[in-house]
Amino acid sequence: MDADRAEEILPATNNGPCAMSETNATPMIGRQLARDLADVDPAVADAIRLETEKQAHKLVMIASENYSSEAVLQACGSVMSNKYAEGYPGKRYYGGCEFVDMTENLAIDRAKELFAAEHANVQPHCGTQANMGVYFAVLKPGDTLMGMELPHGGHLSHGHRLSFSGGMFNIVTYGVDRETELIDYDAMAEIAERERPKMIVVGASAYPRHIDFERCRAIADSVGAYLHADIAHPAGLVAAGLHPNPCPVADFVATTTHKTLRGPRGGLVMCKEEHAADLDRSIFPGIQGGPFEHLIAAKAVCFGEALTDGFKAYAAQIVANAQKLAGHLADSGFRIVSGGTDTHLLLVDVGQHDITGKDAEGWLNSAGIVVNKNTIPFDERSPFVTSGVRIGTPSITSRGMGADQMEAVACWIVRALESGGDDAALNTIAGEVRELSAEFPIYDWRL
Ligand code: DSN
Repeated sequence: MDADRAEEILPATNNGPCAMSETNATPMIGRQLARDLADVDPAVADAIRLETEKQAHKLVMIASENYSSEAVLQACGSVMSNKYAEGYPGKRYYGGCEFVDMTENLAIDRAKELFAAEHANVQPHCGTQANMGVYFAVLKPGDTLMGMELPHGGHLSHGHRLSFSGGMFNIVTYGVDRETELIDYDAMAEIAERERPKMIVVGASAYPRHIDFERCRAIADSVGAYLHADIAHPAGLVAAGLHPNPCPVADFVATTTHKTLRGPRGGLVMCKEEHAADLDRSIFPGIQGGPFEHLIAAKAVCFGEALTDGFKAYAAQIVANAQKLAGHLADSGFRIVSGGTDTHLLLVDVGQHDITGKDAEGWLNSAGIVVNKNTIPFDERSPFVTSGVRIGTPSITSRGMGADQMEAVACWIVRALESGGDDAALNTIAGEVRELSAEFPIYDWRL
């Protein structure tokens, strides 16, 4: 990546997206706390130091992870954590909420602007609670919920039997076409016609392609179902206009805030105005108590960052990097599920090379590249073994890596997979990964 391009993508710093700029070099609450923590509780401080070093020295390529900015971390580690604020801005069950009202209102307004949403609730603690809040807003136990098969890329909270969603609702599923590995919308329409779900959930945690939300809306309308879109994975791409936005057509849209959106760990639900009162009651007092106002303040910071042109450039680079990586891996003989990617993630079919996803994950980790094993569509291996690995580019793009680095990363992945788990080979790669990582610091911190 040339210097001009880097400045566009990484506006806040000369080192990485999350380093402090000279004009913003005030002492940081989070860093001060981290220093104090080492005196107060060395055992916990040590674990945090080790995690910090790991994040810095390895290539984090878990598709659902990212490095939030120092500003986001600062809000996460702020005194907003001390405040109880059950209720909503202006209607709280506690006194002294005037300042958390300010940050919660900022988060709500910015979320609505970012996604062109009619209503936003920024209180869900995580993506699963965001989905739970949606279900409980309009469904009753035993109602039929239609979600994507987990091995085809869906998510546990979309109706898996081990999740509350699978236990509480009558679940029917749709999936991808065996040949194309793309969502089979015709089959989805047939299943909906037969099963008459009350809600259709679209969205996935391991689907590398755009989703046609308008088609899903038409299918939902044909059977009188609510349409709920879970955009936890591509939310940052949606915000940047690089992935279709379901907000204009879906009844509800849920997301997490820490994946491609690069914010704090947390959830967010948006909906049409007609569902606003039901949704808000469902989140609080329905399924949650006091909101995490420190994380809501951090969500406000994240949404503010995502509204910038720099974030749009960052999101475009995420996708360009994922496509570059997929191309290099395919050129090296590895099959990419669905033939490529439109997003931040790719699924590699390592099973074709008689490697399990479990082994691939372990070997890559030893080589300094952190990914997760993942089932691929119609996988014959169990979810604990799998035939695939899921690889994501949000984190390494946050470090400022671009097309030039993707060739090297692909080479290391191929070498690690072809090593058969040979310790010496993996150690050699880990050393090379560490050298590249040092050139792309995450934060401007001395380790
Ligand atoms: N854990 C998230 C992921 O990795 O996709 C989904 O909840």
